[in-house]
Amino acid sequence: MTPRIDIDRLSAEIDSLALLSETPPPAVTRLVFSKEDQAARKMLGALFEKAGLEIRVDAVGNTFARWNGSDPARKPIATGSHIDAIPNAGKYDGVLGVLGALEAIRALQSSGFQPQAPIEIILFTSEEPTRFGLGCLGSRLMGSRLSPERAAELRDHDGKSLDELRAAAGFGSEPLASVAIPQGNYAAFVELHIEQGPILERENLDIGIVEKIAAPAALRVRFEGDGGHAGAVLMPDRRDASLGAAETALAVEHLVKSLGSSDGVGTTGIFKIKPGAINSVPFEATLEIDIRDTDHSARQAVEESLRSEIREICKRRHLLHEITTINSDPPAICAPALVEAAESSAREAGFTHRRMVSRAYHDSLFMALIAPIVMVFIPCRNGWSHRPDEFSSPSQIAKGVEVLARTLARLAS
Ligand code: HGY
Ligand code: MN
Ligand code: MN
Repeated sequence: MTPRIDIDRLSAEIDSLALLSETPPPAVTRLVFSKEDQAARKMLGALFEKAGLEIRVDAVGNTFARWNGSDPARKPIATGSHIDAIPNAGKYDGVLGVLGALEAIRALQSSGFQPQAPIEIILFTSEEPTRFGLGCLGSRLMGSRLSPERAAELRDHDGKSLDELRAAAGFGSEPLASVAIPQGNYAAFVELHIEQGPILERENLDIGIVEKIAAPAALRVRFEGDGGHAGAVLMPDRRDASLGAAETALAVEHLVKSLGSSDGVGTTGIFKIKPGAINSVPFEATLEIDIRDTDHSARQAVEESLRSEIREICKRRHLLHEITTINSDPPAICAPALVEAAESSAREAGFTHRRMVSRAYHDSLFMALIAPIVMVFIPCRNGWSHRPDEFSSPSQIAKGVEVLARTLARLAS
């Protein structure tokens, strides 16, 4: 059975979803719980309904669209991804895994395939950390990696709470504790995603099959010194918070290079100073640091060494500091049986493929806490992602969706 992917329909849906954005094309910006997010959810809900899927929405807006199988006793095969987009992003990150999953189901439906196990698309809430500073909010709560109490403490940049925002979005009727899903509820979770890296394109391959997802950690560090007049405070008398932060950003780089594995990465993506006037010595600096590695112990070594370097920098510069762990997660290992199932699907379809790691994190990282997982990657131009010129071609997309369709059919039979 060769599922026939209607790539024109799917491309048109990807393009219209991309217009539901705070920023004009080609950039996509769609923060969770924004009006653009609401409009996108509405569009997807209508498409899910049109495909005859049964829809359920949980207390943070995770949306479950189920194609019932002939044997309701079978555990569902889940697939899906996210539709929120960081500022000035592209139109495929996450979206490919939601609209692609819908297209995979429609292709199976029109091929006359009837699943025994239910197949369920999950649209995860807030995979990106933009709104609350923490990524994978919806899947963390589903996998009980984030407690409802800790989630209730989250605030966005305007000080709004998760409870406030989810209620305003119409998801507030149930408590956050109702989001958790017990281990074993799903037989498998398969996520289709662009690679967000250059390997598949460089090796001219159609499909990547993920064996491991890197372990992400994020720290917030606040430095406190003395402010003062840029002309009047002489250098020996200064306690300049921005310089403690600057040394720390450089420490991230040299610690990852020296202690990380070849997959180790470190980024100081947020660097704020106060008061932020050219002629005023910064009295406060705040960094948000993202550290990842497929080797968990290497990443932990980087984290530990960074903490002691920060202490040393602040002692030498007479600065106060406060380190907050935003998240510190283990890597996820994909289930070998699912890796083989996805590989067989790629082989059957006649597509070239390879096994690989994912350095980006995904909702799969937390679905791995409650179900066996695998991810299917397609190439993206120059490996670019999280930027408006993120691009995968219709034929690359169609191949990814076909491998997903074949894998879902194989697992649901
Ligand atoms: O940061 C990530 O890896 C994902 O794109 N949120
Ligand atoms: Mn992303
Ligand atoms: Mn993503």
